Amino acid sequence: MPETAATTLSRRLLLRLAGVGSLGAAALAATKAGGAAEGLGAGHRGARHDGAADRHAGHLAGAVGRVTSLDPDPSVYLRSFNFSHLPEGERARYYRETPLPGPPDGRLLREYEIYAVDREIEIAPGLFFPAWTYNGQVPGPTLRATEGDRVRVRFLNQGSHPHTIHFHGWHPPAMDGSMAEHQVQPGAEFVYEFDAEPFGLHLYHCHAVPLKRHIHKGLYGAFIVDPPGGRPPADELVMVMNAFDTNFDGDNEVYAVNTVAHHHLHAPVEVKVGELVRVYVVNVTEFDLVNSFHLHGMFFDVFRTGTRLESSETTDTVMLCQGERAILETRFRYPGPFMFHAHQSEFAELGWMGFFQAREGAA
Ligand SMILES: [Cu+2]
Repeated sequence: MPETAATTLSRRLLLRLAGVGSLGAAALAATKAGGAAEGLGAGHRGARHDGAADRHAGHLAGAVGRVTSLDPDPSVYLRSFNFSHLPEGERARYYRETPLPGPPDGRLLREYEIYAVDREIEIAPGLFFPAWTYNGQVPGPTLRATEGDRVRVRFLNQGSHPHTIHFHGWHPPAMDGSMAEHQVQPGAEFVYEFDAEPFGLHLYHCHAVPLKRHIHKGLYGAFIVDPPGGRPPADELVMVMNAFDTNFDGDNEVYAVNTVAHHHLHAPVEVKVGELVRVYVVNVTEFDLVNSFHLHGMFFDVFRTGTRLESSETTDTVMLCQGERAILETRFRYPGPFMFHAHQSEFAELGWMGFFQAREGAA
């Protein structure tokens, strides 16, 4: 059973945590062996290389080594909308858009093919999690429409358990994917259809029971509804705060944005100084009451749920409970690395921490 393998690996991880205090401290060995941390966050550089220095160096340097698969790749997921990461021919298998007759003019029919499938994914170096996925990835693909568009999702359950897709947004009860009669059995399919509204940052997730198990296994994704006319041009990023209970004890062992622990420590998010950066942040973390997003050396404007065009607050830390989401907008003022992480320190040390790398001119 995959659970058995994951449990074994998880225990090993926990033992390592118990031995050295944090994933971060353990990373020093990797830094010395292969330069895995690339200097980012590796504190005490140039300190005496005795035992004491080793024990205290690199507390922020993240997990040991790198994941081997990068499939799916969190850096690709970050800027993928409506399967834009796929070659055109392959993309058409999962996403098609067709103009609808007006009025109002400009509406699109957006058709998706989403399938559920069981798949092991590497969430930290050497740590494989037996996930339930939409289209083989966690989070599922980011779906994006403009307010008023018609959304039609053909959902095929190729997994081993009953699943659904429950969308946040306006829709009739029959499209809710939350009741016992809505469950799509393995091998069966269902078509969800509704108009995309209201504009904002929403999400979708499985609503089969037990709900917490189905969500935490990986069945969730971002659903963006743009306002008519869109938002101002920006470098747009999707960050889904998630976590994994690798030994199935109802508590998380690994935290991340977009699944892979400390991924953006090793592969910083490249941004341009002065350019508007818009981050779509969704919290789906199971088993913990809240999660948060904190950015160093910067402030950002917050658009909670993205349902208004005016920012409600300007801050450097935003807290979200499970299912909550917020659009964050900012401009990097200085070049260089800017750390971002959950302000729950435990989450940061267990994987939910990374860097932006701001550069002058073309990124
Ligand atoms: Cu499910």
